[in-house]
Amino acid sequence: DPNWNYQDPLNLESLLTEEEVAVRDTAHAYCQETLLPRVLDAWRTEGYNPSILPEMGKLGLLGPTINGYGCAGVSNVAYGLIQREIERVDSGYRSTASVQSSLVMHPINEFGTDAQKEKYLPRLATGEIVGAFGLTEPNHGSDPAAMETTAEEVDGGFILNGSKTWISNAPVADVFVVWAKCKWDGKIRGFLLEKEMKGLTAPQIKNKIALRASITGSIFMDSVRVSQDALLPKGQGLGAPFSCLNSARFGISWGVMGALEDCIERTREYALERKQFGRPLASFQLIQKKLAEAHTEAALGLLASLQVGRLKDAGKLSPNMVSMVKKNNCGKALQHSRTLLDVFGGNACADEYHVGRHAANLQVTNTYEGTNDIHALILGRAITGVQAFAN
Ligand code: TGC
Ligand code: FAD
Repeated sequence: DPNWNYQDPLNLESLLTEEEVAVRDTAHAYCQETLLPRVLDAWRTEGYNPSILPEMGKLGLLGPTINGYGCAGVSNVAYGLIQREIERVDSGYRSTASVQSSLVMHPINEFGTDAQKEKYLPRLATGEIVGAFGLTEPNHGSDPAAMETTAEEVDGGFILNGSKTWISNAPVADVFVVWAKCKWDGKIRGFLLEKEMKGLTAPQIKNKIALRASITGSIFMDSVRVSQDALLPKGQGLGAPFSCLNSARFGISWGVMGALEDCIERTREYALERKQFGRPLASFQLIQKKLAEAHTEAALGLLASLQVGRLKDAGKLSPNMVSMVKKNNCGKALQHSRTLLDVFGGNACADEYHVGRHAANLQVTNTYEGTNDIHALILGRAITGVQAFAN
């Protein structure tokens, strides 16, 4: 059938521009040639490799939708395609990159002064410096509105107190976008903190059972004094951090489909080779059903993310659309990676088969950036007009 390519069943390719295909191909080649050979070692040792962000920066993969400051200025769809290629290798690598792009470069570009942009964006774009984003706190994850971190105005600047936890990149970050409640008006604002500041520490959270190829930590702020120019002046209220989440959640919706596609490809190969009862596993109906269902969800999820990306590029995005694809794609990737893992039998336990690693990672992608259930509640509110998550 000349119209059928099982690796692109609904011909997503036909809906991409030439530039998007070129960006995708660059990202694909880098990820397969350079990231994939490293991933098992990174997973086994929880090792952070400082070469990776500079390598990505050289290829224009960081902050790629930003115009200027050394960034590529490509479409949101191209951004999604990049996340898909990185996460085809590992969600942890995508996490490292998407925090840098969506959660650090985006708020500086959106809410920062020209001086802040000049100071940070070019070096974040090359990967020379690493960024982290602190919203979640030990006592407040799904409800960031209740955050306890405070900023107090003092002569010439501010003093920050509080803690953040489960923060990607924190132990290796040079710059931290930290969200705090401002004591003078009760509003949430973003602040740019730097590694060497007195009172700031960012210890690693070790021995994770997922996302082991990315580094995660806490942020402790004990009367960290910053000058006036640390404040991101153009964003206030929860809408500011949420605008960063819109971008990151959109990227995750593409990324997890890349992870699921990798699970499908690896399961297909394994099922064709492994024989039981004298026949390849691939010849059994139950195995084919698992592949067919995963394959369908990956194709549908990608098309949905593409449509959301096109609307984002056209300035017609509603955050509810992002919740829909973040929730759906993360949930489907998690569910089907687990089902496909069954096909490996005892080998499901061996990290060389990669699918177990994806399934473990996908539990986290289904949790961070708003859990699957929190996105259901956001959509439920959008459908009914009634809010279910709070009084
Ligand atoms: P709510 O009353 O709904 O909204 C407060 C204000 O924010 C505005 N807003 C948004 N603006 C832009 N985009 C969005 N998606 C927005 N959602 C809300 C809203 O209009 C309002 O503005 P204003 O001007 O009227 O004040 O706020 P709420 O407190 O009731 O929200 C509840 C809920 C559950 C929707 C929200 O808190 C939520 O989304 N919780 C999930 C928290 C979350 O996603 N945390 C992520 C932490 S970062 C992370 O996980 C990074 S991992 C990355 C990696 O490693 O790859
Ligand atoms: P909780 O909010 O305590 O939720 C626990 C459970 O209760 C969930 O199932 C949730 O769906 C459910 N629940 C909560 N409220 C309701 C409700 N109203 N109704 C029904 N069910 C509810 N955060 C950052 O700020 N920056 C980062 O870089 C970052 N990186 C991360 C990296 C990793 C590896 C991990 C694991 C997390 C990261 N996070 C980060 C934190 C992440 O965003 C939070 O873990 C997530 O938002 C959930 O918050 P929580 O862990 O406090 O869970």
